[in-house]
Amino acid sequence: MPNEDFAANRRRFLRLSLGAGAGLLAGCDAQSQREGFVDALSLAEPLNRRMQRLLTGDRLAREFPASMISPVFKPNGSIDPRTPEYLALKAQGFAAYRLRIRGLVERPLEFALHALQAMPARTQITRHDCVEGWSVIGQWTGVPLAHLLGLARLRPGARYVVFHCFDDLLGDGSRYYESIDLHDALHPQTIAAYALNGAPVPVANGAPLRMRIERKLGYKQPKYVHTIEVVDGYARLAGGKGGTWEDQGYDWYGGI
Ligand SMILES: Nc1nc2c(c(=O)[nH]1)N[C@H]1C(S)=C(S)[C@@H](COP(=O)(O)O)O[C@H]1N2
Ligand SMILES: [Mo]
Repeated sequence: MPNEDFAANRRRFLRLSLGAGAGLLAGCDAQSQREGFVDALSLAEPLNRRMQRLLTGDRLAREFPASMISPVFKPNGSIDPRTPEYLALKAQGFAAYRLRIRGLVERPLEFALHALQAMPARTQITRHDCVEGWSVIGQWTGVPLAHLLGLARLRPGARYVVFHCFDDLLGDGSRYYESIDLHDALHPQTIAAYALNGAPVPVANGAPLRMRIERKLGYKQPKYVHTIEVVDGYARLAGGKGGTWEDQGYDWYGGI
């Protein structure tokens, strides 16, 4: 299945890039080594998370001048979702789209696109870094997630925010999902973006709404988001690792 090849390729990319950095794993291809690698990665993860937070604190991601915007914001992963629910919305220009906010909130909410567009907005020109080794710079406009969570009001126990998406990247009937902690959710550059370079987000880049979480790697930038769910933990969701790529062995923190 083409999607499995895709996933295998991505695991190889990750192993090579991290392996080269650590000077350890580059070139080892046996399946047993691969499993060992994934285990080592999850053991190292809580430490990574604390280290990265210690090093980066509340820093903003770098923002760039308009002159540096890439001519094409290279699309990756799902670029043309085919799930029935997405096709139905797309056929009508996303007029019936609603962003839902639910989970550990006082007020579950839902918003049409025009309602989101009428809210306080942030525009930022930032660099997107994919683990495959490429970067692009784009200008994003959207509603700060902190604003949306403020409207919904967090309930005690809220610790993570999960993003549920329309697309079935793995081709197995599942849907792409991702999660971040409240610290990243409330970060000023974390926005629910409806515009890229001053135009509606194209389908290839996550129409009608995708997250920008600017201190995270590409796979932690969920596209095609329909629901934002506040939870106290993500272990019960899908593979239990907090995201579609995390369930394939990627690091949950995914910081840059
Ligand atoms: N819903 C969804 N979000 C996703 C993906 C995906 O396949 N589906 N791919 C991720 C990866 S690996 C990258 S690099 C970026 C690509 O975003 P872009 O298509 O706007 O470049 O989206 C991320 N978010
Ligand atoms: Mo990516």
